[in-house]
Amino acid sequence: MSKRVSLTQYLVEQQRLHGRIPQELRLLIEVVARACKRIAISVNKGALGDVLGSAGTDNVQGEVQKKLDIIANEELIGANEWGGHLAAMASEEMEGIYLVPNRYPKGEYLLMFDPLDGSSNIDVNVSIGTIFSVFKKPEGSQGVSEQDFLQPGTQQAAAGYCVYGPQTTLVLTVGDGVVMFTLDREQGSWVQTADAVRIPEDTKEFAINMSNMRHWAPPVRRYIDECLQGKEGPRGKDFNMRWVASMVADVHRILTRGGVFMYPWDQREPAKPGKLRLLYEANPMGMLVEQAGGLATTGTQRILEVQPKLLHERVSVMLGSRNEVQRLIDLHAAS
Ligand code: AHM
Ligand code: MG
Repeated sequence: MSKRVSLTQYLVEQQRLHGRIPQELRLLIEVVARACKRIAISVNKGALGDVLGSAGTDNVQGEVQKKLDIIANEELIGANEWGGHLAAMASEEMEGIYLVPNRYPKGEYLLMFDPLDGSSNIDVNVSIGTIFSVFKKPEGSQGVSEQDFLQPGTQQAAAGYCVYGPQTTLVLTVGDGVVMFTLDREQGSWVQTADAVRIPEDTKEFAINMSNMRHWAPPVRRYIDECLQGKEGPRGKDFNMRWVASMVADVHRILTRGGVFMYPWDQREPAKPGKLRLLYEANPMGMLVEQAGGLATTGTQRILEVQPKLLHERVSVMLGSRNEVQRLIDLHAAS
């Protein structure tokens, strides 16, 4: 890309030229991006900023909170609560919804986020990220309640993530394809570095936590088993495996060079539909992947069409290169 396009310029053009996004949504996304910049600064300080290690508390899902989980959550709330674009927020780190305090003006949007995805990688200096999803409050609803957040992913107005890795990259969709911005630290600005991202339809790379193999459902086992047979097996090609254990990093690789990512339901806790959360992990990633030409499924249903019943609902996730995800869907249908 020869001309440097900033995030602001991209969003203004989406608003002005294409009429795709209203001004309030543009400003909301800019505020989220600003919060991500601040989180990136904390992430980079590491031990020097006393941000590593456990905070000594548990979140609503019973997971130990890391200091950075809490710092990132506070950055996102602090940056967004006063802007006037939001009615409320929800986060992996908060049990209930967060209402915009009465001292600030209220808007029509709802913001959901996983403030620090890949928490187990914080202390070992491996890529982590922030995932976010934006909805509009349902028409005609008075005030705002948890029920307003329980909308299927097809209703998302925007979705994205920021990956804090060797580079800090913001990946975004407002329903008009997927774009990427890299943080220019000297300028302090987001510079567009990819446009109209497309996920290759075929791939030879899969991402799954293989240590759970014995717990998987038969279609997932069969899919991976066939991949592992390589050239000599029914797939007729050798596969490669990657597992970062940060969904943001795994999805980022898939958006960049293709692949398939799976965190399927398994028998460890049969009553749980999966590990990943629908509203602030699976839905935003599902929208990005679909906008880049890929597919996102639970195995039996398009993720974006799942009707949420709970704020912190979990879901089985399989997403990425179209032909591979289709194969997983077919295997589920045949089982
Ligand atoms: P987190 O949001 O608490 O960090 O958990 C989600 C993460 C995903 O980023 C990643 O794909 C998965 O959990 C890794 O799980 P596992 O450690 O079971 O492989
Ligand atoms: Mg997460």
